[in-house]
Amino acid sequence: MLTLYGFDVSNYHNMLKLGFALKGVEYTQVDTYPNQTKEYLQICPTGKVPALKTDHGVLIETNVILEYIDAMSEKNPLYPKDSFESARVKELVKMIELYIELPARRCHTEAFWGVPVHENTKKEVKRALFNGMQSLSRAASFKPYVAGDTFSAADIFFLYSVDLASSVAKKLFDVDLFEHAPGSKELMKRLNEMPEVIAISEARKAATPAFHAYLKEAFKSS
Ligand SMILES: N[C@@H](CCC(=O)N[C@@H](CS)C(=O)NCC(=O)O)C(=O)O
Repeated sequence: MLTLYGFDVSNYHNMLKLGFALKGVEYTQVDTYPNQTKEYLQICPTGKVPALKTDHGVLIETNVILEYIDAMSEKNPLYPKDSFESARVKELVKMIELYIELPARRCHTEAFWGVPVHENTKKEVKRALFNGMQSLSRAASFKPYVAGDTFSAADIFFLYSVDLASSVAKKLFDVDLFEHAPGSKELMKRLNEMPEVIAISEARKAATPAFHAYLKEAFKSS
């Protein structure tokens, strides 16, 4: 039995929802915002989401959980069988997380919630995103998928990281991140047309007002 802790607006949570949907693996979702309560920290040591409770214990970190659920079924492999090709996918996943998702995240409050970010941070993030997207462009294929002709976990990370990062870049810096990686815009469109991705996006839209209200309260009290 698998229990997924997270909420439908979280991009990392949605990476796992897509992984589960593609693999055809059943799970139960417990709606959870990131929090530092004693109860949740006993489940998830960081208090972040997502976390996956399994019969053997809890797993955290989205890339790790994706690898775990990929091994649960033969359907729609997220990593190639060949060990080198699989390592290449993991390399791309890590590049997207470290050099695109994480820098962009530093500006989420201003881009999405109207809470300003320091100008120095914005300068750093702008440069980091430019470098990150250029690096990804050199390492990735985008013909048509991130790692080549086959869909992989790198596409899941790309979809739910570069969408937010490109919004940050557009809103705060008036920069089109996709211009730095030929083929990336077409891939984003293709991925967003997948029925599983459309369903996840509908759930995200439905969950957004409650998350906005929750954040408003959180920002008020901080
Ligand atoms: N490296 C983690 C990142 C997860 C993460 O940052 N999740 C966000 C929600 S999208 C969160 O919990 N943020 C709250 C926090 O950082 O305390 C993963 O791969 O799962």
